[in-house]
Amino acid sequence: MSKTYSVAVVGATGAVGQEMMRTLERRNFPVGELRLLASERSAGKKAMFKGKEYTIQELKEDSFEGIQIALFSAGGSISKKFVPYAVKSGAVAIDNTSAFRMDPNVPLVVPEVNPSDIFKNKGIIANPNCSTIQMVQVLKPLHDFAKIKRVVVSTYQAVSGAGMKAMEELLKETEAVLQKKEYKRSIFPHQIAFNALPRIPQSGGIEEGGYTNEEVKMIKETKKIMGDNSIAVTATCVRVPVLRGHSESVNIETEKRVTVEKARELLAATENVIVQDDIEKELYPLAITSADKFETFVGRIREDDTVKYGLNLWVVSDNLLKGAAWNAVQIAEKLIAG
Ligand code: 25A
Ligand code: L14
Repeated sequence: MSKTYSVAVVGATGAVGQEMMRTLERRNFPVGELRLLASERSAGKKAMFKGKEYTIQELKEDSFEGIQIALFSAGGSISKKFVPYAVKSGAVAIDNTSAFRMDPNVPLVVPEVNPSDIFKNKGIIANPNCSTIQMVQVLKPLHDFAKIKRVVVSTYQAVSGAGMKAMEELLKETEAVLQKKEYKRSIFPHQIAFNALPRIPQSGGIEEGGYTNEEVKMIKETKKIMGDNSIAVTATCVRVPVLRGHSESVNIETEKRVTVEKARELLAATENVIVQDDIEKELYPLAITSADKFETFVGRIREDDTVKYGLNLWVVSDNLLKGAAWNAVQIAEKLIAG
């Protein structure tokens, strides 16, 4: 019999947790026991995995006995409290929240960029922020070729990043606007339907200089994953009325010239990156076509002649998959492959 692993999913009823289960299934990950954990509210609910029904259990301090791999996506405060219990039980925790990302003792991993960092873990491996993951996947081959000096990124982020209830809010509010009815918001501070909101997350978290913490995450996490503090990064993160798939306008300045042809060649040769770049044929990455895909898509590649050497790119990926669940499962796959 081949080896299997006991796996826990924390936040199993959430938008990311459900994708974690689907991804384990799609990848045929060798799951032995599966333990689905969520808040008290969800305890007793049922969920399907590989044709079998599982009951959601309430997350508790002793939930991790016998667990080898614990996938966390129930928010930063839950991870801060419960990841240590998972580690104490002998599990490796792969944490999708911001709780441990900048901890110098915790590797922050995108398997296409810094896979060897996985094996430096002391029980915790952090999964980066969704917007950062898809960007560094594209930056890495360009940095290796031409050394990136500066990055200016603007994001166009889907509402699913804010969870299931945010998706529901976009749909219900859109319907209400079309029917000229009142809608009482509970997630976003302003109407998201037919609008763009330059503030992620939607509450709390404003840092020095007026940057949101999503913007600061992109700046700090990029340097840590790329292992290069010299890359200057600035970001503006925007929520758009898209259900799934983050889009990004990425402008980079490099030390060496990268022609459009060379950029396409480097990116086409990069694992899990797909170049869609033929504007005459209306071919460029789109949120709706990236949804449900594991890859990251790049197009609209142009040289920027306002600096000595620069490029503009449009980068799209499914925020719930490469941005969260798939990157976490990919780390688990590398971990068990050794
Ligand atoms: O920035 P942070 O701090 O790192 O935050 C990360 C959070 O961002 C989301 C994700 O939320 C994560 O929790 N996220 C989205 N994309 C991400 C990405 N790429 C991402 N995070 C990282 N990277 P989410 O909505 O996907 O998932 C939330 C899950 O967390 C569970 N949870 C919440 N509190 C918990 C808990 N689990 C254990 N203990 C706790 N105390 C949550 O489970 C969900 O699975 P749940 O049991 O609350 O299930 C949701 C069900 O309950 C309903 N419901 C929700 N809130 C209420 C409620 N019902 C009544 N009252 C409420 N207040 C829901 O409708 C659903 O049925
Ligand atoms: O840091 O709301 O992983 O789109 C991912 C989802 C931050 C917020 C993270 C969103 C979160 C983001």
